[in-house]
Amino acid sequence: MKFEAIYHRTSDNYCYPLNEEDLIINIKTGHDIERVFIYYGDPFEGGILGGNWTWNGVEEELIYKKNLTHHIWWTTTVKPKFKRCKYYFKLVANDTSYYYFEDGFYTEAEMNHQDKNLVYFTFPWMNSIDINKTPDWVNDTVWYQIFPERFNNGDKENDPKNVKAWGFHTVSNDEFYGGDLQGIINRLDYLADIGISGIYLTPIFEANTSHKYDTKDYMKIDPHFGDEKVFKNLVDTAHEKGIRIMLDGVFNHCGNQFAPWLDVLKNGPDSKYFNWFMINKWPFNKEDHNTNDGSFYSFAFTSRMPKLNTNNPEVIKYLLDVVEYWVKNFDIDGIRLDVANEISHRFCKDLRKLTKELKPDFYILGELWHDAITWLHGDEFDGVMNYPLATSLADYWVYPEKTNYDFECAINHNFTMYMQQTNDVLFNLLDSHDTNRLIDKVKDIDIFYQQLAVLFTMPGSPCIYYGTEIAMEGSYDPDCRRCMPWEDIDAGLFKDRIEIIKALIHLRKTNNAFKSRHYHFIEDKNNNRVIHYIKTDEDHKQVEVILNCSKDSIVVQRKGNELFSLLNEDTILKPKGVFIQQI
Ligand code: ARE
Ligand code: CA
Repeated sequence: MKFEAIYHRTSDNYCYPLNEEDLIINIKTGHDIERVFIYYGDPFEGGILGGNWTWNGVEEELIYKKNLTHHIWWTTTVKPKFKRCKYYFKLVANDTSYYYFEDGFYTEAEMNHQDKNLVYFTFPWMNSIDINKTPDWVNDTVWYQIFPERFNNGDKENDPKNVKAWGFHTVSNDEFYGGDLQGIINRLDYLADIGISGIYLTPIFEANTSHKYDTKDYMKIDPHFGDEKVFKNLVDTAHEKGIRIMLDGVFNHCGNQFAPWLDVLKNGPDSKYFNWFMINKWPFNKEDHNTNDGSFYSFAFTSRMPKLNTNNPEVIKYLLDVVEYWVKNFDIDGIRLDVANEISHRFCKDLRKLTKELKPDFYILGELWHDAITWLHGDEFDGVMNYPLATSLADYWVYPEKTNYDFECAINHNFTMYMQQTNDVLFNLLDSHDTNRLIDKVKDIDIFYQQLAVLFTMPGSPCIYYGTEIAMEGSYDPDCRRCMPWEDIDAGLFKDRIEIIKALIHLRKTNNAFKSRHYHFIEDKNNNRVIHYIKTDEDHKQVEVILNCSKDSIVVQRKGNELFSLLNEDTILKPKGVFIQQI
C-alpha cells in the first residue's frame, strides 16, 4: 500500500459542513487503493471517557471518487446525528487492509490491541455560524467583464483632454478613448439581450491611468467615467434589468496621487499617514523613487503604486468605510479584491463581516491565481478568480499528446481543491484584462467555441470578457484592452457569433445541469482526443457534452434532445466540433 500517497485531515476541503446537516468527508489516496470504507459515529454516544467507552459507529463504503493525476479523491457525505463526528477509514489494496486514524495506519490486530488508545479523526461540532455560506445567486449568474475606458463612450462631455478617436486597433495604457459609465448604461439592453446577469467592472474610482488601478480618491467616481449620479443610475438600471454589479476594490496599494501618500511625501515620519504605507527608509528620492531599492514596498515594484499597510487598524478602518459607502449608498452587489493575496487576512475577515451585515448576499471575490484555500474557509472570500481552470482547459489544446483522461484529472483537480459551496461560486474565466484574449490563445474559432462550451458547462459562475461575444482579438496587456467595435456590431457584422454566445447562455440558464456541481467523465479509450462528460442536476436530469479534439470525424449517439452543436452533421461530429444533448 502506498501509504505516502494517502492524505486526510479534519479541515479545509477534506472535512467540512456543507450545511447544518451534511458533513462532507474526502480522502486522497494513491491509485493502488481499491476500496475505502469510513466508520463514523458520535464521540460521546458510547460514554465519555475510560474503559467502558464503546464504538457505536456505522460502516459505509465510499463509492464516489474522482481521478486525479497521481491520486484518487474519495468522497462521502455523512449526517452526524448530534452535529459531532468521530471517524476513521479502512483502506483496501491487494487483499490487504489498513485502518487509518489521525495518528497513522494500523492493521486490524494492532487496532484491536487492548492497550491501544485510538486517535480518531474528529469534527467536534458543526457550529452553524461557522458554516461556509456563499451567495446563491452567483451560480445562476453569467458575468461580463468590462474595462470601462474601452467599452463605450456614452458622454463626450467628460472625455479626457487628449482623447483619441474610437477605433479597433492596438492601444497603449497611456491612451484615452473616452469610454465611461454612461456608455455602459447605453449598452445594458444589449447585454441583457445576450443574457448577461452580472457585470464586473475594473476600477472606476478616480485615478490617473486608463486602467485606474492607481487610485487617487476612493470616494469618487473618476470624472472621465462620470459621477456618483451616473453610477447610481447604472446600478439601478442594471438591477431593473436583472443585472448585478461588482466593483473592483484596489486595497493592496493606492496610486501615487492618493492624498495620504502625498502627505507622507511632504511630511515624512511627521505625517499622520506614515504608517499607512510600508516605508523602510526615509528620506527617499521623492522625484525619482524606485521601489526596487527597498525604500518602500509597492505593487510588483511599481513605484506609482505604494502598498497600503493593511496591518494597520487605521488603514483597515479607512478601507472598510470606503466599502461601506459604496454598498450602502449605491447598492453594489459584490466586490473583486485586487491583489487579494497580499492584503492582510485580518482586513479580509473584517471586510466580510461588514459587507455581509450590510447585505447578506454580497459576493466577495478574491483575485488569486493560485491555491486559495486559506482565504476560502467561509470567513473571508466567497470565491476566487478561477485562472487555474483556464490553464487546465488550455493545456489540453496546448499539448496534443494529452489524453481525455489527463483532461478529466485536470478538471477534477480544480473542483476538489475547495469546498462545494465555494465551487458553486468560483469565478470561471478564460481570459481577462490581464491575459491575452481567448481567440489569441487558441488561434482558431472552432477551438474558441469548444473552450467556451466547457466554460458554460462547468460548476461555478462563468464570466466572459467584453468582446468575447464577437471573438474580439487582442494579445497581452495592453492589447487585450482595445475599443469595442460598436459600428461593426451595430451593422450586424458579428450577428452569428453573438447568436452562439446567446445560445450557450440561454442553455446554461434553462438547464440546471449546465451549472450543477455534479459531473462525471466518460473515458473513450479508443480516441483519447475526445472529451466526453455528463452533467447531472439535483432532479437527476442530465446533459451530455462531447468535444471532438481529434483529427477525425466521430459518430455520436443521439439519445435525446440536441441542445447545441457546432460542425455537426446529424450524428457526425467533425474535428473541433461540440455536441451537447439532453439525455
Ligand atoms: C503595466 C504593464 C506592465 C508593466 C507595468 C509597469 O502591463 O507590463 O510592467 O505597467 O508600469 C495594473 C494594470 C497593468 C499595469 C499594472 C502595474 O492593469 O496594466 O501593468 O497595474 O502598473 C500578478 C498579481 C495580480 C495582478 C497581475 C497583473 O498577483 O494581482 O500580476 N493583477 C491585478 C490586476 C491588474 C493590475 C494590478 C493587479 C495592479 O488585475 O490589472 O495591473 O493593481 C501568475 C501569478 C500571478 C500573477 C500572474 C500575472 O500566474 O501567479 O500572481 O498576477 O501570473 O502576472
Ligand atoms: Ca466619455
